[in-house]
Amino acid sequence: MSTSEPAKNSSAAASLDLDRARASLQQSLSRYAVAKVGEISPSLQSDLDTLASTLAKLEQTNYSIAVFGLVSRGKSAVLNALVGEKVLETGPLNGVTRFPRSIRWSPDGIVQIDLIDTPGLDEIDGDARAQMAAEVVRQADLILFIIAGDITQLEYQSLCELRQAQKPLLLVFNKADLYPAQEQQTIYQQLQSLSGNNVSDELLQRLLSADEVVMVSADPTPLQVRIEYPDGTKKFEWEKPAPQIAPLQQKIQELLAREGRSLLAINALVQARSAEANLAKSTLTRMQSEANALVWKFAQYKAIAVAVNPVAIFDVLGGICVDLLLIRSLAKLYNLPMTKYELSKLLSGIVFSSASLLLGELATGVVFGVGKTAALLISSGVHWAAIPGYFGAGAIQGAIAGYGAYMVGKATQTYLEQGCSWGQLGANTVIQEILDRVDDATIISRLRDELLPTPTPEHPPG
Ligand SMILES: Nc1nc2c(ncn2[C@@H]2O[C@H](COP(=O)(O)OP(=O)(O)O)[C@@H](O)[C@H]2O)c(=O)[nH]1
Ligand SMILES: [Mg+2]
Repeated sequence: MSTSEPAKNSSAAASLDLDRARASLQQSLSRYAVAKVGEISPSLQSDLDTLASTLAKLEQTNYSIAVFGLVSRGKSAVLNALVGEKVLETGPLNGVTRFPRSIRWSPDGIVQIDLIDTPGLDEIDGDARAQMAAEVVRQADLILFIIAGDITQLEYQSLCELRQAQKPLLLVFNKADLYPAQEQQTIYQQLQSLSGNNVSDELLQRLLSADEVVMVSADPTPLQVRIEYPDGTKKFEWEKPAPQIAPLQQKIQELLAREGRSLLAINALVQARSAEANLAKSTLTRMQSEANALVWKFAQYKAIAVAVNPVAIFDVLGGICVDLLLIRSLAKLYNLPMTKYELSKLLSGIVFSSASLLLGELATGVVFGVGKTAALLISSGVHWAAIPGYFGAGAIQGAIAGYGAYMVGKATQTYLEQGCSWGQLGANTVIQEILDRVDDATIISRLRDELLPTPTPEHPPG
């Protein structure tokens, strides 16, 4: 923080981010509370637990930093060096660290950080690795990827995979004591030279700047030193140099001070978003047949109402009323919230369906020579010949109206599933707010495009 003014502003903004994220998570949790108890499946229960622990993390401003890398790059050693104590076992043999494990670090006595140590990415295979990585990454607010020496193809690939997680990442070059000639810039260039033309390469290049490459020696090799005593005797002794870890400690503290709270907020919201989507999805699946029956019933109501109703404008108004009733009934059936936002989006769907109804009126009016209204006016004058025209046009309009109700029903289901997170205090809405506030110089701003992968659907799918 070079100037105090922006620092003050960004600090206020970061507090706001945390407040909004908390409110959003509380809203999600209350949605779960509304979901019928007893019908919460084990997977929903685990979402619920995640939400609760994420909320607790937000309340305490508690960060998680996960360390990844191949075996023996010094992952455990780096974490030990960070806390300044040998808490985690390290060693030259494979498999010293078998399970993810976390230790607590408080660099300034205020900020609390859980450092999560993991086994080497090459020590566990396939599915187990992917699962372990996904689980640890999900919790992490920041990832440290440890390398030592040249970056291998497997390391590069793992980096690209981790990049998909949309988390900030520091590339830590450890064992700098063994590679005294290495420089931040050359490591960065090597990384770039490994990159191909595909999307994940591009993403990695965008995320990592040379500024996010840090050189450390977590556990330097002992050096043999010659000691000369005053009496003239000479002796060789092994002396262990102190770890060089300050650059990493500084970088982490800098990053957390600058954007830690926004990161924490976004991370919580991303988890809330997937929990909300799961809740909506499982509810929709559970209620599928009942919902379909409901939509079909309303489609019929609407078709009949429109077909028998003589006045064009009443068709449209009546149609909208039926649509609104359908939306309400569906929301009630699913026990899901229907916010103003979703309603307004759905209304545009309804207007679309009404427009097609009006077009239908126009078209049938043209086809039958007279519109339904015109046909009625004529038939009231006992022009019996016009009656087939009236019912013919009515049937077509009724079919269109019925189809419209069907579409509105489908749109409602989609919005209930996706729209929750875009409603007021919805996870996506708050993520958007945070991204709008965040400074261009932050890592978050480089993650912007991936944090909101699905923009608001402009039109309900037909
Ligand atoms: N020379 C040197 N050796 C290191 C450094 N950091 C770790 N090591 C050694 O590398 C080996 C593997 O370390 P460890 O932390 O267990 O690696 P991990 O498998 O990635 O957790 C140990 O023997 C450490 O002493 C370093 O900065 N310099
Ligand atoms: Mg280890």
